[in-house]
Amino acid sequence: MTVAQARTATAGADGWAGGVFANPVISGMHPDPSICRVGDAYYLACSSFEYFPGVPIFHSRDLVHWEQIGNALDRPSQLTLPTATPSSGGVYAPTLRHHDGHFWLITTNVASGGGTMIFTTTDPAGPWSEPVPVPGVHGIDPDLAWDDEGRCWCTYAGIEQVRIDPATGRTLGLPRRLWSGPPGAQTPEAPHLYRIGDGARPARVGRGAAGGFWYLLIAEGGTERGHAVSVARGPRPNGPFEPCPANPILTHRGTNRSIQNTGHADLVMAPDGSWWMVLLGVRPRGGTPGWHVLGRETYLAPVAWVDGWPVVGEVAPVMAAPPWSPHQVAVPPVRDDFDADGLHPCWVSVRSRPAEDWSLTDRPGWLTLRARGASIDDPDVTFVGRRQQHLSCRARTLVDTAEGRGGLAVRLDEWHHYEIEAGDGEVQVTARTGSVRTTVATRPEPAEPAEPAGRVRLRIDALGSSPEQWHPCKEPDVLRLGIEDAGGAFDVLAELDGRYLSTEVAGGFTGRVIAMYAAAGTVKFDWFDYEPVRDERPGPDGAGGAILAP
Ligand code: 6LW
Repeated sequence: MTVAQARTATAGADGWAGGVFANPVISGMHPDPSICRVGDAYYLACSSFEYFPGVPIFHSRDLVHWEQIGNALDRPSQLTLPTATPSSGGVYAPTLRHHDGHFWLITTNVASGGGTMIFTTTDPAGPWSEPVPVPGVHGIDPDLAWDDEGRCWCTYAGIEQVRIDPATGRTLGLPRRLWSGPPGAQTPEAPHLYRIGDGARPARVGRGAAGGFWYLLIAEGGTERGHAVSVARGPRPNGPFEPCPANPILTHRGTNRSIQNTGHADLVMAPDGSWWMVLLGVRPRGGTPGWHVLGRETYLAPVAWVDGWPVVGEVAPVMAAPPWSPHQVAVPPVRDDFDADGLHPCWVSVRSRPAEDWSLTDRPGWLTLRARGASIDDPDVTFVGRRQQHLSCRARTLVDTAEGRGGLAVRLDEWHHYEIEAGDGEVQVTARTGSVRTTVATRPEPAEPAEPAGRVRLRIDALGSSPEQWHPCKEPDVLRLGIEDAGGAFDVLAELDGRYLSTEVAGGFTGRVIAMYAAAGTVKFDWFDYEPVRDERPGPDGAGGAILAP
């Protein structure tokens, strides 16, 4: 079965169609996944960087199908990202846990005035509490674990650990350095600490006897191609820790796999006693060195236990389904008509979303944006976007520029973006790549517009390169920006190389976001469509993709 078939397969009453599922399980920029289970429900949180609202929260009943149910940090009192917050600054890797009837989320806002913070709730869909600062923890990737005496251990990148009172954020004692991977390991980070087994006796874990230990799972090797997951175990939460002889227990470094940079993982046990890992990975495409454009995505892999150590199964685009029935979630509709009372949690803005800059009620059924910054270069741009989640996709919007200028953009960061903008009777495509900003195409608004004057349909297609046409300099994808008529005919104003909107070119930790924005005055958007147009082509370790839509 291909990725396309796995992704679109609908399950019969008796289980998974074809017995497979498609990885990533949460596509697009959803890195640093942290997972917990309560009964038969799983919850997962990711990093969000300079975007607001922050820390998307997902729910699943089968580990494969995930639905975004909210964002933990969805109001300014929880998350303030000053204008000076650089791209890839802001909110880094969270840990999500359930303890004592509450959900606990700890994360770091690396922007000035931020720091380590804890949030709690009884409903992960929100609202989450106000932040409890933890000023004594000076490191990213904080983890929370509780021992049998109820003591809370906070372990963070380094790898360091300190006991804290999670209710007040007070540190209890001094931080201690723990096991940090093999000597010289690059950036030991992303620790998660677990008690597996009851301490006195090894637990039956999956098919192998394991447990009775505290396990310290970490990432090392950097979040790029050298990324890896390693593990150590010890008798107590603070060690001493004995490294697994098979470390790293997961890495794709030096392989020809289509999924790379695998690391930053978290573990969860299913109700049937099987164990699973969520982790981040990327899909570099094109020639060499390979460019990934969607950011770091969330993958799922099975875990077995052998001699008390976790052994991670393959991380591939098509995977054997878990041994339980699937629980499908509603597939998000292609079109957001802006008819709801609020914005869906998938919509993000850059740094902040002041109430006076946007409205769903000014013109009911439309999203109204009022310009603050004059372009996507501006850190304060009024911007409402969603992650690009497919290697090949199409985004369209109907914009009314009677009172301003605005458009449709693909953004990697302030320095790397392409956009098509309408206003003042003109449509213009602009490309910003590093310090070069170019107007690529300008033309008058269509003489016989499909819509009333001042209304233009803008469209951007991303078309992933196919591995069959490989060349060392081949781009990962091309982006076509243009205008659409009422019949759907696409008038392409510019076709641009996608590598300049990749993480390998721009740097940082994020991926692409496709957005509506206002550049001057007030701009209104009637609807926004997002759809995959061709499934991913997985490369050497998977079958070819299929056309999902023309
Ligand atoms: C995160 C670190 C990492 O804090 O990337 O891949 C950093 N790992 O653990 C930003 O996401």
